Amino acid sequence: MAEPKKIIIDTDPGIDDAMAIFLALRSPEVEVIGLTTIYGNVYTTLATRNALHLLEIAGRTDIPVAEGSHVTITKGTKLRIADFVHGADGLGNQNFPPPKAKPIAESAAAFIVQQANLYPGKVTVVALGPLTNIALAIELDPAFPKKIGQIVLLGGAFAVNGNVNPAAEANIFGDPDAADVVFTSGADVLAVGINVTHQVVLTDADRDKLAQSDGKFARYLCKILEVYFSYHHDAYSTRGVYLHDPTALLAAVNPSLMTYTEGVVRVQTNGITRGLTLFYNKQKRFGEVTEWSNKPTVKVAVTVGCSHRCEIGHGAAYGLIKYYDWSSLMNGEIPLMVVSCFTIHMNQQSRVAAVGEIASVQFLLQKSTTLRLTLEQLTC
Ligand SMILES: [Ca+2]
Repeated sequence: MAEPKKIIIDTDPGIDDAMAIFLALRSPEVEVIGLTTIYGNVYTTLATRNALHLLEIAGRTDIPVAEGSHVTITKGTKLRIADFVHGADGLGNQNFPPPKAKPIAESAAAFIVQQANLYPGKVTVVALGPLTNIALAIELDPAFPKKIGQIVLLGGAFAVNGNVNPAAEANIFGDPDAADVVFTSGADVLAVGINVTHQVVLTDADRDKLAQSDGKFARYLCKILEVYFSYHHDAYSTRGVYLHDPTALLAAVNPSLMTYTEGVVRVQTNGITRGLTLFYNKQKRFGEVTEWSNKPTVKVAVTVGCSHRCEIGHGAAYGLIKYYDWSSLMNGEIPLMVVSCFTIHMNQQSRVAAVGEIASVQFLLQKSTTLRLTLEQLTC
């Protein structure tokens, strides 16, 4: 197997952050070389405490935690904290005891820059919260965008409504100025927006399966998930939860799980559409100079799934992975992907940004009712 990809998870734990962190720790394709923390689901101080706590639960206190910014990059924006989604403690109101370990002395931005310098082109940052720390890393070292291997970020709502308001997705809304810096930095950026993550739903039935497991992670997750389910039921009338952060994490572990398009993304930083991510597909050449002209392109995930049948052997990241051919959808079969301990149903009625050449894939997706990912490893 190839050398594991070095990843730093920038995170605001967060129930789905906890799932993503555990998933990363269970994935031999990646080596988690650090966690960096940011406000979002909770304030930064609590995010740091939760990151340390999750590593303690996982028995991985060898992984350093660097505390991130307590304020947005402009320092002037009131923070939006989503404790109503994840509980006052960010982890389902379980009031876990404080962790024994402490964060390292370096700030998140300094740590990310240091690691990018140590392993040029080899480090992937998986950003699961507002993008302040990443923008600060770019400010700290203008060469950072070329030294970092890739920035895989959970953020944006491409051609769909946001989840904070119709315009904005939560992580981008948390610091739109920072997000615009990251999207236009020239780094290899891969954005996974809620147009994709809303296709990946952990249902009540899936949670029941999780509850039957004696696995350490499964038992822990069942404790903290109640608050998250209750929020989704109230906000979306669903009997299931969106797996935002695990989906973005999987894009870093195995990019072939998704399809992508490429173009320029700018972020609206003020007004009623503050936090809006607007994708320019370059299909039209504008005669006049625009705010999108001469900006570097980024990759944006469009669908989650796989277009061909293949298997990756046991012991790989999330165990046995099976991808079923989309053609099975045409025959009314339900394609199945086995990944790890969660069963993830993808609601194919969800709106997917139908962009360019993959519109045909979109059409096939709509033919199906469910697509299942089972994340086996976390029940081990
Ligand atoms: Ca998060």
